[in-house]
Amino acid sequence: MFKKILIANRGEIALRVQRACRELGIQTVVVYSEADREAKYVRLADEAVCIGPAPSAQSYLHMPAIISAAEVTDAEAIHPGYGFLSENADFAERVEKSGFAFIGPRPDSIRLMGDKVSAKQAMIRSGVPCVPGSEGALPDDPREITRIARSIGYPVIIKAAGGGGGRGMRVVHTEAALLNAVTMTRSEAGAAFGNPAVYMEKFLLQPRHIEIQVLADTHGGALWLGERDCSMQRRHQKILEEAPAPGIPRRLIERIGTRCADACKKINYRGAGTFEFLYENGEFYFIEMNTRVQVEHPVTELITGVDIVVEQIRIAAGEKLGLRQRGVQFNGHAIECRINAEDPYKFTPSPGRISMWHTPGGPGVRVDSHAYTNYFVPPNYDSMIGKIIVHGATREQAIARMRIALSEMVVDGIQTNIPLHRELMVDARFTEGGTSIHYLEEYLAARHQD
Ligand code: MV4
Repeated sequence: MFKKILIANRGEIALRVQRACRELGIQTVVVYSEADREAKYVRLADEAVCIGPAPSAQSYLHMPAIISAAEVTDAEAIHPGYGFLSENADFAERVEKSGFAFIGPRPDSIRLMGDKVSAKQAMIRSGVPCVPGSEGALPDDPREITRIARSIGYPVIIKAAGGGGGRGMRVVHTEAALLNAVTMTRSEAGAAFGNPAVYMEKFLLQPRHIEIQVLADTHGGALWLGERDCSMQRRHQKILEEAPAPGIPRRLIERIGTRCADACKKINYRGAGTFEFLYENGEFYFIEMNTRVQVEHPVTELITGVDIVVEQIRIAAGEKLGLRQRGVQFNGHAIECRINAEDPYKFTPSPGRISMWHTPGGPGVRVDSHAYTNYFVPPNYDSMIGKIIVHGATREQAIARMRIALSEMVVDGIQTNIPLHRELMVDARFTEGGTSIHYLEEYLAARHQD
């Protein structure tokens, strides 16, 4: 096992990774920007290295500074967390070429999944069902493009190969709008991702966003840890996630989960990963794979008892997975509410000093956050400042516990989205379960009218 790990991230995930390291008896190094100098989680680490000024491009995204910090502190491995450099194949490669272990997939796997066209082709080859669409990138010939769209049937969606997470896509409802949409998406993709390649899929109208968590070791072991329902999102930002996904038959989940674990073996995947699916009319359709630990990983941890970050570290150290598929048991229900420093109605960021931070507790309540009373939320980064995750024997109990947790939570000095979460926990459509990816935006549009 490693003796020392460098954590190339900030905020709650930097603290979360530190806790996993502690549990494994591993020393921690955190890197921080000038904006995070005073943060308590920085002081909790065994060592801390300032890597630059507040802007991410000069700190958390600055590869040479991070690799130098690992060199001067004698760290053996680098955990990238989520966001920042976590899915940057060049970074993973530079980390490994500099003699450190990258706590994540092989650079080739990150690259394969970073290109959404090659990711989809790999999944088709591995037996994972995908959204019907173009075989690979769209050709240049307009007649060919028109023919492909006709064979798929309208509406279709044009997506950038270099995009993902909702960036670089366009819905097309009619043949008249098709070629212009392809041209526009291509040119935006070229500018934004340095890759003008686009592909086409059938546009699903009311899907749910269901994802499968996987873990794979370097000895050919791979397993799936159930699903998460991440349909509750606004502008491609998830705000709450839960597991299991309400109302989806277990045999369907088991079938798709097994396919994902098998695909990991076929592509020689390493580490934690997430297969993202759209789910509509009883069918799963792969859209993308995330090659990092995700914000919502605690939901899976609470229903399986598996510590995903500990497993990531063990896998990177060359150990075998600590359990087999039949040892994975799903218990009860978990829900996560992301706490964002933002206006709960307008969603504008609300950085600043937290004058009072009081977190909930009690049975089945977990709070993952680096915040505290007097913590200053810097304006330079993502607005998420923590997560409340609850577990209950049933979905009803988990919702009840989340309502109580949200009622106990106090954050003064800045605005947060806690009022929105309180509303959602008593919303009839949420409590019923199984809403589509469009529900939250519909809910918010209706809320504005009254
Ligand atoms: C889709 C889709 C409907 N049909 N693909 C958006 C994020 C990116 N990961 C893929 N996205 C979508 N792809 C087809 N063929 C609808 C979305 C989509 C979406 C997906 C997941 C979660 C939220 C979403 C919000 C709007 C659109």
